[in-house]
Amino acid sequence: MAEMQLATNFSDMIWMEQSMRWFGPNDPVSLADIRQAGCSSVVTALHHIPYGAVWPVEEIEARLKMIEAAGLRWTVIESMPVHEHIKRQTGDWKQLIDNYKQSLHNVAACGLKVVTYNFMPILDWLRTDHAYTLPDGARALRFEKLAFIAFDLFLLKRPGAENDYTDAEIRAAEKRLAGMSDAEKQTLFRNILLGLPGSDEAFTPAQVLEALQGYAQISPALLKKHLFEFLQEVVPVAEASGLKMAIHPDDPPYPVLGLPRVVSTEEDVEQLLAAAPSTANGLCFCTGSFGARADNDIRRMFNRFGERVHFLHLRNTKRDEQGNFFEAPHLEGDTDLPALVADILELMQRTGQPIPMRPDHGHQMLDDLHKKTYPGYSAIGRLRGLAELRGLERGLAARMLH
Ligand code: DNO
Repeated sequence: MAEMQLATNFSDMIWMEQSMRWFGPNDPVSLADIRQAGCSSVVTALHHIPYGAVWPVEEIEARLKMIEAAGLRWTVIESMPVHEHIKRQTGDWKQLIDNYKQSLHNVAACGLKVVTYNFMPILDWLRTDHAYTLPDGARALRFEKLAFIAFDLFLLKRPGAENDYTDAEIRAAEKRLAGMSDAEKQTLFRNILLGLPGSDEAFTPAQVLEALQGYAQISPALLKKHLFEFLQEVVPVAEASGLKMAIHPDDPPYPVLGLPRVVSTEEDVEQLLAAAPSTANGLCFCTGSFGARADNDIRRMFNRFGERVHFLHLRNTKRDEQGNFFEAPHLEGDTDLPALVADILELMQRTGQPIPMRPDHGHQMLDDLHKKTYPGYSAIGRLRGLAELRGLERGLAARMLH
């Protein structure tokens, strides 16, 4: 292996590429806002293209132009969704994989580099509370276990849900529900079924129950098999066109609503990377998602899989004994982000490759509290996260250099 050429000053260092997520022209946080936050790029997607349809070159180019006109770059897609039929291998799933491959060709032809996606059945990330008030008055996203159980058993009324919980949990959830007002129940309902990122629409209970039925026969092992088969199809296409695939972990990283999970632990990642052994098959390393499990050792995972990490979501969670967690300030919480950023910095100097990153799920604070943005995607809260991470990285670099 070549001797590592250590930088001797700031301008020779390799830095994380600072980005924020942008939901497109309807996002209340504008490209100008993101640029002023200090980002050089945005990560985004063509949210208006229906799931499963090919992303047309003209649409990708138009979006690129819009971003570049604002003085920003676009190299990371978040996300290119995988259709439910591919996850379940039903109906036209083979055609849908062909469409996905065509979209990969098209985005590569336009110069994009990283494709983020997930393999979570039906719902993307899931929280019970979108406005959990912290002691300083800022608001955070939170997952409260009892509220979730109450939702599952008594609001959604999922058949068989009672088999997933202990008697004590069921009794406690009953009590929790009895203490909720009708408005609180409605909010809980809406929060959990928020649906898909970049959309304002929540699923109806009937839709969710029907969609859950579609997974009744799908075990985690079978869903994993479907994921690996999907990868074996698309990774060669990504590799040939110079793209990197980056799978986002399950969030939260354990089963919910009886659904199978496939990217929650170190072992899952090990199997996933081995299933298509190419650097084009990599990770969106989300410290917040993996970090919601006490048995995930985040630094160990990064140090093992770092060379396959093509995108970083840096955020933090604080867990408690009851199985709840909330999204803590970026540098607080259970994950030692300062130590992790030191590892990231070191890896990037070794490989010479900057890794794109974004702060994730900012708090609602200051003026954010009076604005409506996509939950988790307020401007000032994310700016705080980004500024802290940027300062941290510079400070660590200074230690490395001197
Ligand atoms: C949540 C995000 C996810 C992520 C998708 C990737 O805030 O991290 O919605 O974009 O799971 O496919």
